[in-house]
Amino acid sequence: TPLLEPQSSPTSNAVASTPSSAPTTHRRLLAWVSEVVELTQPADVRWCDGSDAEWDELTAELIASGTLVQLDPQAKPNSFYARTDPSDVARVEDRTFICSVDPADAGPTNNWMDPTQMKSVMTDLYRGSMRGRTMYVVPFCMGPIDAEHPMFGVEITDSAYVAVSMKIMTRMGAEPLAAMTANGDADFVPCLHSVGAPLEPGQSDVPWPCSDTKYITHFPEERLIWSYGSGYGGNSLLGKKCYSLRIASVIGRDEGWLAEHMLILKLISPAGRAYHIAAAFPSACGKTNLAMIQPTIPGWRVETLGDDIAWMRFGADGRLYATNPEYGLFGVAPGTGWGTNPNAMRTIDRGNSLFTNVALTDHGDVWWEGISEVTPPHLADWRGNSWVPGEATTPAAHPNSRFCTPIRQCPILSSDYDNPAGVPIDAIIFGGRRKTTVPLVTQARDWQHGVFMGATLSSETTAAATGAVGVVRRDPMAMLPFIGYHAGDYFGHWLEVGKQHDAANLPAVFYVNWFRRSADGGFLWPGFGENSRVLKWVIERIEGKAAAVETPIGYAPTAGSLDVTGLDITEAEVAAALEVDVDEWRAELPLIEDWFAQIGDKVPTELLTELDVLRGRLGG
Ligand code: GTP
Ligand code: SPV
Ligand code: MN
Repeated sequence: TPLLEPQSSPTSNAVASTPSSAPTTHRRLLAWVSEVVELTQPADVRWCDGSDAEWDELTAELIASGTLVQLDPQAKPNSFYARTDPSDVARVEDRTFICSVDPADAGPTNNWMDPTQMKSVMTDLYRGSMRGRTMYVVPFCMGPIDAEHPMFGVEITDSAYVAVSMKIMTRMGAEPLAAMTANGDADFVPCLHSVGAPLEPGQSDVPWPCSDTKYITHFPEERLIWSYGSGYGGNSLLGKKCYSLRIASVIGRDEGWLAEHMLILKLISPAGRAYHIAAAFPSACGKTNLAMIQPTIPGWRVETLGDDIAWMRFGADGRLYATNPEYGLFGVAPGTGWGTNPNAMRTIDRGNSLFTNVALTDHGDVWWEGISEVTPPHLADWRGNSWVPGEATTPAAHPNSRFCTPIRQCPILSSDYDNPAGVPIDAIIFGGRRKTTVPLVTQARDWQHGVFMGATLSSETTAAATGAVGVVRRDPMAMLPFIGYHAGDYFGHWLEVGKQHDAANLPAVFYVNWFRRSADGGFLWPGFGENSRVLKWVIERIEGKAAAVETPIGYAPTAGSLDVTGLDITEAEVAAALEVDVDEWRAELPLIEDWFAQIGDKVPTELLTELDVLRGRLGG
């Protein structure tokens, strides 16, 4: 089926479609590129090969156009800084659409528009939208290229910033392109992106072109992605959230696997036993930090496999195996420092990174809140304004400023990172950011209860998406903005994969909250490296060693079973962090009821049963 309506007609200033100069014979790809050229009318077409020479050329062009600033090579070799348009700083959930044929398939948690209508609206926007710009054709593969079924994509974009970011975030360029062709013109997910800012002859460019009109659109039946108007990561690096979560969750539903918003880590106990944990926390709620944790407790070691996305399939042995489809880290900058996340600092200090919307020092290095104890006497803030500590009234770095850095530079990357078979998951941890109610850690009674925990997960909104910050909402499995189909069907899928496998092989499920506050407003739990104490309890539960008490919401650590040796907090503070407050949970019940009512009659009966059980245990 044609991916674009044939109504577009070539105009004189469009380049001729370029199959002759294209470095591939892949027919569907060539046809699609020709269609997009005809529609968007770029001044030039560049097929990205992912080489270092190409990176050098594109970053030089981006410096010339004012999009990038080269950082001091002594501090950050081969690294660059970008300042976005102040309006284009985060994912736009209200502009994100799941255009399934049947609106019922998008469900109540997604925006929906009829796919034909959406294509017509967006085709009008794309018509001529790349005038005066280069169109980049960016072949990529999510996950290892030597996987049994490599997951190819091709992003067409008119943003060189996107092209260079894709080199960091995905396996990109000549290699995946050759593999696509070698695999008999393999299927790929077409990802069309335009910043929506055509340049007329003589018109000068701006440092961060974008449009006030934004659409982040998914056509799940066609496995197709169209994005328009934004250059920001989650809206424009289409291999990430759009492909690896929204489209992949639909593929996973159809094929019996899970695409999840999860970090993956390997934890090695003092006895030398290795475990793998996958953890789902909403955006800006601690995945990157936990993925790279430096444990504070003696003898425990962590290796990183992924910090944002996990694809999980059951193996022949009935266990759940996880892979990380990504190739880089797109991490929240503020709060990242030597004291909190030293492994992230080591990763970015190796260079080859892009930084967006952080602050700049007078010496050409990056800075953000939490990177160091000392604040430089003068900075340029994320808007480019002069910033002096004590005088400034706003943060120097945008709260959603990001580093984009190759995962291979992570000093604790696991040797299994490239293994297409993935790693067997022993525990799944759900978590959120809640000032109250949700204790430091509890364990689900079984898979069904674990799915209930995930399905009712709640968290305060963060700066990772536009809109209000700090508002408690349900964020099921940390996937609210990323489920590519009906949330009720998604819960059913989680239950179903559990039923299909031996309970003894399923990961144990836990629920954590690093963000509970005391009456004076401070965090009750020190977090970061100290979270290794919670990981230790998780492993000791799996090993049958750690004690627990049964509470209305699951198993909780007994007073002595959480290792707090050497921790500088009082017993009362630990108890407050761990407390299951029945009154707070009774107040949570109507919120969960409302949430399930919102999902409607597709809420699996198993979850309604779990809700009844919870209500009963709370005596409500
Ligand atoms: P996305 O990339 O948006 O998906 O975010 P993420 O889930 O990877 O979150 P990340 O690890 O980047 O952390 C987000 C913010 O929470 C940062 O400012 C961190 O410093 C902070 N943070 C992470 N872990 C902890 C913790 O254990 N305690 C506290 N208090 N803050 C934390
Ligand atoms: C998130 O918001 O969950 C992120 C950053 O990981 S983005 O890629 O922008 O979605
Ligand atoms: Mn994320």
